[in-house]
Amino acid sequence: MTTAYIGLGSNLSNPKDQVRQAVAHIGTIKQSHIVAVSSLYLSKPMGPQDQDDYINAVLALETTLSAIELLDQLQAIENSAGRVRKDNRWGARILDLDIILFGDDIIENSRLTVPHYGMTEREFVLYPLIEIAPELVLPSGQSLKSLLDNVNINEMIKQEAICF
Ligand code: 5RU
Ligand code: CA
Ligand code: CA
Repeated sequence: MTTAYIGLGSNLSNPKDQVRQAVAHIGTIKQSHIVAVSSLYLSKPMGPQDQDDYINAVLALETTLSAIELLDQLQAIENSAGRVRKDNRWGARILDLDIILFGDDIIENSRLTVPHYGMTEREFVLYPLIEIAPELVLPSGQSLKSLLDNVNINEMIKQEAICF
């Protein structure tokens, strides 16, 4: 049994509904149970800034799937939300589901890099994550609290809770 942390993001087609619906879909993944869901957060776009603000959240999932099996399930949910892979790298998207952490596993292959390479500097990952896992320590030994000391909130605004 592994505890995976999944990052959720959307900035198209009613982002709050997209993220809420994605949580409901993740709740139906086989061999897996949601154990915590952060609030929704309204965040400024990082990377290309000519796009709308994002809604982000993070959830904790207990699973007996492998990381790749979980990735397959998450990508199927992204596709069912109507995500289309265009050539606008880091552009607006209807739903983005990332495996942020998969237990203490370190994974590097053509489909998956875990821990997620950007997590240590992204406020829209770290603040939702500390809400549901305040004592979390990364496989590197770094505590979440120490990472947050170096990350600005960047005008992010906490919104409502998500029911699960
Ligand atoms: C470069 C820097 C590229 C940071 C990316 C999201 C990045 C985003 C998201 C917000 C991207 C990857 N901004 N920018 N939320 N994804 N607020 O989920 F994150 S593109
Ligand atoms: Ca992402
Ligand atoms: Ca992604």
